[in-house]
Amino acid sequence: MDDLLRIDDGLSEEQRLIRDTVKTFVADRILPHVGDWFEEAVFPARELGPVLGSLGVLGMHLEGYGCAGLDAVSYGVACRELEAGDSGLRSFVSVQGSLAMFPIWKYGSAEQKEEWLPRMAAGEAIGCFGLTEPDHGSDPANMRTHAKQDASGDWILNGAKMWITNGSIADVAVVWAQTEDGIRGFVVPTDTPGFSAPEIHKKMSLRASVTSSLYFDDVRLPASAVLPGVRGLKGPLSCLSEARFGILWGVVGAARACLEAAVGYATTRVQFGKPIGGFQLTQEKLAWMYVGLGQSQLTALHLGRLKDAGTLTPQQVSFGKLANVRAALDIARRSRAILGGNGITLEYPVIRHMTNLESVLTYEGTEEIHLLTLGRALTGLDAFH
Ligand code: TGC
Ligand code: FAD
Repeated sequence: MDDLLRIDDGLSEEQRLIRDTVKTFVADRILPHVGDWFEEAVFPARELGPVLGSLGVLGMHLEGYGCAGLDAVSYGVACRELEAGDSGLRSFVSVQGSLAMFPIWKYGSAEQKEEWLPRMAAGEAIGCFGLTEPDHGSDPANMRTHAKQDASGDWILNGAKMWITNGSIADVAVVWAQTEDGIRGFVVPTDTPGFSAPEIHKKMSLRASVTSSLYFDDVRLPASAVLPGVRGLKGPLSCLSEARFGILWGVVGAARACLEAAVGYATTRVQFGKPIGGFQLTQEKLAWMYVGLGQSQLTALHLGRLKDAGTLTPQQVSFGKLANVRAALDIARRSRAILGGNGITLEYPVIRHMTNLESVLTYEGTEEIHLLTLGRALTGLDAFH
């Protein structure tokens, strides 16, 4: 589909190369299968992990330890092309790079970094991020999971997490817990006795993605398991800023895939003697979708440049997550309508993207959380509590 605003012309040669490489990977390795994975509710993580690792997209914005060390716009472009395949694929990459590798890279000890980052960058070890709990989603400050040091100095971790992407397939979990010293992060090998991670089934969204609960039943960890470099809620929230950045780019890809499907359908499906794309009501839908897509792309590129300049704020990330997910869902829903009855089958990508985007609207801060963040930025008044 034509990039009317020529937004990608603003990308560097290297960024365009990354775009084309990831796009080709998605066309060859993901699109032929992802409808079946979605229907069967599987994500072949062990098979895809090393391939994604060799593509260089796992922790691609981090320096050293086998990571590609690329700029934020490059990371964003990669997320966009991955999510044009499926939000579950981008989720896998977001969780691995931004939520599991990033806290180890930013706040971990030298030993934690050496132990986990090279294997995670290569896709040989899979990570997950445990913040949300059954009773504490939007309000993680009140989490119940807790860790206490015993006389030997070991940490004893107890509690439960819910809705954890990659949970039951992970080799390592970054778990946030209350301690006597406030919220701390723990690097938990998933084969530690007392750790369990049953998969959550019956999802109607993000079906090509593994989602699990995590349970910690007197999980004994060495003193060295804690992330030494951060204390307090700002630890996990800073990771969320990284992952939300990937989402605000990623959903542009899902939206583009939906618009492309709608244009293709509208120009070939004939009713009342002409292609349905020839009716003004269809063109109005398509034109608004094009406007929404272009605005989202501009927002993503602008925020990417701010991130590369080192000035991106959490409020700006909330703006992008809120605006771009809303735009993508609107585009997906309009596309689904244009496809008529065919819009509800997995023969076309639209219903898959549309239902995936319902999760994306909720995770990494619900729409309401980002609205309240912008409300607080505008008024200086806290309406969360
Ligand atoms: P608040 O008082 O606002 O902040 C507490 C401390 O954190 C600092 N802070 C940040 N620091 C770094 N980066 C950020 N983005 C930060 N945002 C806030 C803040 O300055 C403060 O620091 P200090 O030093 O003063 O203590 O905290 P609050 O309790 O009022 O809560 C604010 C709120 C509601 C915005 C926050 O709790 C929130 O974002 N809630 C939403 C929870 C959420 O998004 N969970 C996501 C879980 S992970 C997930 O969904 C993965 S999806 C996986 C996939 O992609 O597949
Ligand atoms: P709640 O917080 O209970 O919210 C329910 C409703 O109340 C929402 O509409 C919300 O916006 C609204 N609400 C809450 N507080 C307010 C308020 N103050 N004002 C107005 N409205 C409010 N978490 C992780 O830690 N790691 C993961 O890897 C992960 N992966 C996920 C994968 C999937 C597929 C899904 C669906 C979720 C995932 N999550 C993960 C959890 C996700 O971050 C939470 O679902 C999300 O933060 C919302 O929490 P909740 O579901 O408990 O909803």
